Amino acid sequence: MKKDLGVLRIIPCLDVKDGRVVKGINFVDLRDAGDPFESAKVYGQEGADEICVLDISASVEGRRASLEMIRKIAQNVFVPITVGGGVRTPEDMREYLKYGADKVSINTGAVENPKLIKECAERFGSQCVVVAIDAKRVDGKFKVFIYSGKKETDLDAVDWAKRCEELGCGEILLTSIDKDGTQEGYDLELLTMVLEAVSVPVIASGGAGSKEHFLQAAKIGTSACLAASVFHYGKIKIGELKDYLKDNHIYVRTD
Ligand code: 0VR
Repeated sequence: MKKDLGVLRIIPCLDVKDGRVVKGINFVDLRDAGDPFESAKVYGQEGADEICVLDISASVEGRRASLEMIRKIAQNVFVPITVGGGVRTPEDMREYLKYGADKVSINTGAVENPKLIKECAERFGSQCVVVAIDAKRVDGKFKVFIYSGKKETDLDAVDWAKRCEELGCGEILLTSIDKDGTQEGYDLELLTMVLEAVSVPVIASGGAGSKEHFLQAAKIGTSACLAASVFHYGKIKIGELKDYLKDNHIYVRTD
């Protein structure tokens, strides 16, 4: 079912590990992809609608993302920032918001304690509660993985997305582990199933490799397209992408 096509948001994602932007394929073979502060600033200047910063080692190492990193990025970026990594309590979210995050992404913490979504939505407002769902095909179904793709759960990704909506999340950041870093295109089957199941905005993530891939995701009703590889490796410029989308009758924000 195609949803109302509002203004599509383009969101570069900085996956951060040990203070550096990294990028891998299927969540492994991580390579250095630059400095988070410089990257965030440039993307903000180039027309990103939002920027996502994921501290991908926080949950695995049982810690919060660096508050100093959040503050420094927030000082130099003037579009909304979503920060994720290691969020386990409402206090974690409060700190990220205090240091400059506009929205906070919860992944492992929500699976292990679903009422965290409800508590954070009630305390801070649903609009800043993003639930990140990392999904992988297992025996023909989409299973939810946590701890940066390292731990399989018994959750079906579509069922979990519905539950997150019921618990009050503001939007869902849906990443295909199978497609991550491959530049083969978003997992349109996964996206379509979740888009049909929930009414909250869905952010497509994992696999973007060409302007066409963003168009495909827009046409099925995703509210935003997140990407890392194509932007970090300079394959696609945000301005050119938005011109292409506009030429293909997709509403985007342009200055
Ligand atoms: P691209 O396919 O390069 O556009 O990547 C988009 C998206 O999958 C990544 O920004 C990010 O969500 C991948 N996530 C994680 C991770 C990558 C490595 C290790 C852990 C994680 O925990 O999300």
